[in-house]
Order: sequence, then C-alpha cells, then structure tokens
Amino acid sequence: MSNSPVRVAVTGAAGQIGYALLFRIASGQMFGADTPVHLNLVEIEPALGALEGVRMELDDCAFPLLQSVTCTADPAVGFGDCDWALLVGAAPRKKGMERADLLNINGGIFTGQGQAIGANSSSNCRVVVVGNPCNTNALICQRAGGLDPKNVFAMTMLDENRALTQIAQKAGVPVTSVSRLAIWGNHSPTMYPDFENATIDGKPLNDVISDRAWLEGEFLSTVQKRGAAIIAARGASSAASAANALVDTVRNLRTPTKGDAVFSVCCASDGSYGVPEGLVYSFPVTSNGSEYTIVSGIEHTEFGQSKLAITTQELLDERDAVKDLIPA
Ligand code: NAX
Repeated sequence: MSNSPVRVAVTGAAGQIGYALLFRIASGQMFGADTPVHLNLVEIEPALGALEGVRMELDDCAFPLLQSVTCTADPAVGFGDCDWALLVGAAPRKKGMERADLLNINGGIFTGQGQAIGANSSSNCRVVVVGNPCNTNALICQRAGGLDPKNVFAMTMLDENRALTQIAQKAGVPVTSVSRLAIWGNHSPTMYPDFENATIDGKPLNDVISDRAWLEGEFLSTVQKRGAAIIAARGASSAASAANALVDTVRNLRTPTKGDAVFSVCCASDGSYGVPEGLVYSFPVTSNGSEYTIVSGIEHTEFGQSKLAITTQELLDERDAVKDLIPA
C-alpha cells in the first residue's frame, strides 16, 4: 500500500550536491519505497537553465514514485506546501572573503528562505540546512521564519559517517560494529567527534582502540579536515557523500531509532550539557519517527569538555556576528 505523497523542496538543486541528491530522493531512498514524492527545485535565476537539464534527466529516469517536478527561482513557489525543506544552496566563500562576510551574505539568503518557509510551507515542515555555515544559517532561518525550533536542523551526519569509517578501519571491524559515535557542536573544524562515549561491538571504544595518541591526534584531525582533503584530492568539494549523509539524516529523523543507537544532527539546544539554549548545535539524538530527543546523561571527561567549550564558543561568536539578522 502506498503512503501519502511527500512534497520536498531542495535549494541549490542545480549544484553538485543537488545533482547527487535528487535522483536518490526520486528513487525512494530518502522517504521509502512506498512514498510518492513531489520535488520543488529552487535555484537562483542564472542557474535555471542548468536546472532544466536536471529536470530532463529526472524525467528520463521514469521514476515510479516521482509525481511532479517544479523548477523555480521564487521561494514562495518553491516552499509552497512543502513537508521538508532541504536547504543545500548557499553563497560560496570566495578568495579574500572573511568568515564574517560569508556569514552575512548567507544570513541574507537564509532570512529570506526562513520567511518564505514560514509563510508558504506546510505547518509542520521540517527544515535541514546543509549550506554553510550550516548551524548559524539554520538559526537565522528558524528565527526569521518564526519556525518551531524543533523542526529546524543542520547537518553533521557526513562528519559522523567520516568518523565511523576511520574508527572501523583502525579497529579492523565493519562500520556496523561502531555505535554511539556522535558529533558535537559546529559543522566546522572545531567539531568534536566524541570517541570517548562510542562503542565497538558493545565494548567501550577506548578498550578496543588503546592508541590514545591516534584518537586525540590523527583521528580527530582527519575527521575535522576531511572536507579540505577532499577538495585537495578531487578539485571539488564533497558532493556524493554529502548527499548520502542528507539521505541518512532525513531517514534517521523519520524512523524510530533502534536499540541503543544514536545519530548526530544539529538542533536547537535545550540547555543540555551547558550549551546555551537555542544555539543550533550538533548533539547525539534519537527519534521516535516524528520527534527527536537529545540523548541525556552522557558524561564527558576533562578532555571532552575542553573540546565542547571550543566549539560552543565558535558558535556563540558566529551568532554574535549575525546578531542583527536574528530577531529576539
Ligand atoms: P555548488 O556551488 O555546486 O551548488 C550550490 C548551488 O546553490 C548553486 O547551484 C547555486 O546557484 C545555488 N544557490 C546559491 N544561492 C541560492 C539561493 N539563494 N537559492 C537557491 N539556490 C541557491 O555547491 P555544493 O557543492 O552543492 O554545496 C552546497 C553547500 O553545501 C555549500 O554551502 C557547502 O559548503 C555545503 N556543504 C555542507 C556540508 C555539510 O556537511 N553540512 C558538506 C558538503 C558541503 O560542503
């Protein structure tokens, strides 16, 4: 039996992540093999020509679940009645641009998109921001649109997946053996992949991997700097793995979490772990299929606490840099 259709808006749909993402949504990998999808593809005016080519390719796949494709540069149309808004598009950082400039340019984009979502989307629309700086863009979007903070997320699943594979390879186990390896904080090089609370085949990770110097050194820096390493090797930033992580994020949020598993997503802090309330911060969470819960009771050593302090401070600085864009 078929479920009701889902309407999904994707911004930056003509970009490289968009190209890796749309075909996976249309084939049913994000919402399941029984859920028909409508795609609302949102781009800036100059990219509409390229977007038309993507639409042709979607047509040429004859996906049974794909009900319609709307291409537009008008956010009011793009976010109209959408159940999910996947905000992938963002202005890239150009040479000589300071981080504050990037924050402000993207702040303008995410203000407009937040307002358009608030005015046009379905009342329970869930928003996942990928475009960087994604945590602060998500905060701006949520405030500008008056959106329920519980419905607005930013993505750190790619960082979690990167960390999982590094740990699994070091321990010589399949990735499925590694659990509870959550990313904390900002999607930036200050993020903290918390290996101290992770498990391998149910045992504390620290009991299986005794090479503490590797964990604190090479492991952390590999995960934190993976984006830059991919640009250096490929000449372009991660796209297929980012799209894959977005598929994982939406599936994780829509599916009840099994057993003692957790997953990483940036969501509004409720004050847990001393993170100021409202800050969009990556935590380990679980889902019951419709709502998520920040996992409580995790203990951090002094080492872990020092890492959390750094990434929290960075997010506070980002919030401060865009304070004019955030209505109180
Ligand atoms: P591309 O430059 O290939 O594509 C971005 C697309 O967004 C372009 O087609 C552009 O026309 C469009 N765009 C710009 N402003 C827009 C607006 N106001 N409305 C609609 N569309 C707009 O970048 P891509 O490689 O696809 O990356 C997209 C974003 O993802 C970047 O900001 C990037 O930094 C970010 N990433 C975030 C990751 C995460 O884990 N959170 C990982 C991957 C990626 O680096």
